[in-house]
Amino acid sequence: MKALILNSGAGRRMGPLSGERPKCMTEISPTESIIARQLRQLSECGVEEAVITTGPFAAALEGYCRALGLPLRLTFVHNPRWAETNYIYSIYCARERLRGEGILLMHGDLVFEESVLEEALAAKTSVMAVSSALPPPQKDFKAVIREGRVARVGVDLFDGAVTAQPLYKLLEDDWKTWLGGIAEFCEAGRTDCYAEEALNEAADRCRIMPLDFGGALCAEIDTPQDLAAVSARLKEIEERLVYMCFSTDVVHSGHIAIMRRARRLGRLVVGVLSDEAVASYKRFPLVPFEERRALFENIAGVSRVVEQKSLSYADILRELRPAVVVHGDDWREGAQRPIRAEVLAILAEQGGKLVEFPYTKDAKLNQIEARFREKLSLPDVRRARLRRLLSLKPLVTAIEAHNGITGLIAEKTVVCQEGRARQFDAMWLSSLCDSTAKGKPDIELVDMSSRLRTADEIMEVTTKPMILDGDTGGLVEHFVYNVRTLERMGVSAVIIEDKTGLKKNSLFGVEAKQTQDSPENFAAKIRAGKEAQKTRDFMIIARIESLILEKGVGDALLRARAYTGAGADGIMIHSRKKDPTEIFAFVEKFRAFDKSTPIVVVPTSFSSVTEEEFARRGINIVIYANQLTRSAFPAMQKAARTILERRRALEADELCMPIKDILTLIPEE
Ligand code: SPV
Ligand code: MG
Repeated sequence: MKALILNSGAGRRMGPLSGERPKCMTEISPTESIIARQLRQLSECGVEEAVITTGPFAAALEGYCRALGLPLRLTFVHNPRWAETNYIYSIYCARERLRGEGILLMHGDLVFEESVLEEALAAKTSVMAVSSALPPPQKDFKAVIREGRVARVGVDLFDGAVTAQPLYKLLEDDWKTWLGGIAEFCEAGRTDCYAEEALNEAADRCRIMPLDFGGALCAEIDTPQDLAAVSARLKEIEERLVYMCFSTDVVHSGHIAIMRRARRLGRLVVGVLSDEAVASYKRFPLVPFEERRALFENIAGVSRVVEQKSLSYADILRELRPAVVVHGDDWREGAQRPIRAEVLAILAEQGGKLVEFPYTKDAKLNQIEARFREKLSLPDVRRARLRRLLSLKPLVTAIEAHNGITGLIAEKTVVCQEGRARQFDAMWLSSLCDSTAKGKPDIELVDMSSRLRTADEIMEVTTKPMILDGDTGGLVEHFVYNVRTLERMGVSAVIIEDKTGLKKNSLFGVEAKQTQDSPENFAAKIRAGKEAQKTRDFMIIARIESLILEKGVGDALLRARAYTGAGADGIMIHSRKKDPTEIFAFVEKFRAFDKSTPIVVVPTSFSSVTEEEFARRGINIVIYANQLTRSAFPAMQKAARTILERRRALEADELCMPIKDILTLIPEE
C-alpha cells in the first residue's frame, strides 16, 4: 500500500520552529523528527512507497527524507500554490500518482503509536482514526459516526462528534470517490478548504469505519505546547516496560520480527524460559539456559533478559509489572489457553495490557524443529540427558515403553494444569512389558538381542532418555559387553537387580523361588560394568530386592552401601507391598549417610503415593513400569469379546479410535 503524507502547510502556529524548515522536520525525541518517525514506521510496517506533498522548504524536505536512507520509494509533489491553498489542492496536484489503488493518508504533523498504524493497515475496510477515550477538541478534527460509519469529518462539528485524527486507510473504491470529489472541488476553484469537505459530500458513497485508538498516542503537532505534550508522551512510551517470553533454542527471522514490533511498544524485556520449564512442556532444550540468555542479550533492542522459571507468567509479571505483554495469538487455543487467561487476569489487576501478534506457522521453523528432534535423538545427546535432568529437577519421571507407539505416547503426552505443563521425562524399557508384548514370561527368556531391537525401535521415533531394565545383568562377562552396546545406542541408564539364576518377576515376591545374589558378587558385577563403560554419562543403577524377598530394610541398607561403594550411580529399592512404609524407612536411613546418590522407585504396588511425597522424602526417579501395557490389554480384550459376542464389529466401534485418527496419529515427516 502507498502512503500519502501532506506536508505543504506553513505550520505558522509553531512560531520560529517552522521558520526555517518545514514543521514535519521538528524533532520530537532526541533521535527523531516527525517525518523521520512516520517514514520509519511506514517502512517497518511494510509500506513500500510514500508520496509526500511539499510546500515551503520543499528542497530541504526532499533532501532530508532521502538522506534517511529508508527502504521506501519516495515521490515528492510540490504544491506551488501552498501559500494560498489548503491541502485539498496538494492532493489534487498529486492525483496522477494516487490513482488505481488504495492509500494510507496522513497529515505530516501527525505522531502516532505503531499499534494505531498497524491496526489501520490491518483493517479490512476503509478506516479513519478516532478516539472514544479523548474528549472532542475545540479546534481540531471531529467525526460524526452514524450506523457504524464515519458520516462527517470537520472541525466545527460538535453534537455527538468524537475526536478524530487525519489518519485514514482508504480502500481503492472509497479513495477513488473521495479523490473524484477533491478534483471537482479544485476544478471549481474551491482550493482553500479541508479535503474533508469533499469527503463529506461523498460520504454516503463511501464506507469509512471509525478505528478507535482509545487512549493510544495519535496526535497532531500544531503548536509548541502540542510538541511538548507529544514529546513527553513519547518518552513515557519509550520507558514503558514490554515483556515477552521465549523458549526457543534458535532465533530466526520470525522471532526478530516479533521482537522488533514489541520493541516499538516500549522498553523490551525478554524472558527466557528456564531449562526445566522448557523440558516440562516442550522438549529438552538443546541449548542450555545460559546460552539462550546470551543469545537474546545480544539482540539489538532487547534492553534486559530475565529468567522465567515456569510456564506460568504469574511470578514474573508480579515482579516486573510490565505495561504490555506481547505474545503470538496462537495461545488463544490449546494447552496454553489457561496461561493466557492467567496473564490477562494479572494484567487487569496491574493495569497492563496484552498485545497479540498474528502467529504464522513457519515451514522453516518446523524444519528446524524436526532437525532439533533428530539431534536430540542422537546417542551422545540423548544419553547425557538423564544426568542433566537429575541435576535440574528434584524428581524425574519415567513411563514404560515397549514398542514404537508406546514410545510415542511416552514422548508426546502432555497435560496442562494450573499454568504448568507436565510430561514424562524418560522412558522405561521394562522386561515385564517387553516380554508380555511378545507373549512370553518375564524370566529373561526374551534375550538381550531382542531387548535391544525393541530399544532401537523406540529410539527411532522418540528423543527422550531411556532407562533399560537389565534384569539380573546376566553373567559378568556378558554384562560388560552389554554396557558398551547400551552406551553406543544412547541408552542413559541400565538398572540391574541383585538376583541370580532363573529370575522371575519381582511382583511374585516369595511365591516364586528366587535367589538373591551375594552383595559381594553383585558389587563385583557393578564394578566390572563401571570399568567397562566408555562415557561419563551412562549410569548403572543397582536394584535391591531385599524387600521383595522379605529380608528387611537392614539387609537392603547393607547392600546399598556395598553397591554404591562399587560405583553404582543410583539405587533402586523395590517392594511389592501396598504400604510404602518399608520403602520410606529405607530411603530415610539411606539418606542419613548418602545425600546425593539418586534413589529410584517403581510404585506399582504402592501406587497411592504422590510424586510430591516421593520428592519430599528424597527419591529422585519414579518409574511407572507397566501402566501402558496394563491399560491397553483390557481394552483390546473387551473389543475382541464384543466382536465375538455380536458377530460383527459395529458395537466395538465405540470402543475404538476412529480410523481417521489412527491414520493421522503418526504424521509423515
Ligand atoms: C519391569 O517392569 O520389568 C520391572 C519392574 O522389572 S517390576 O515388574 O515391578 O519388577
Ligand atoms: Mg523387569
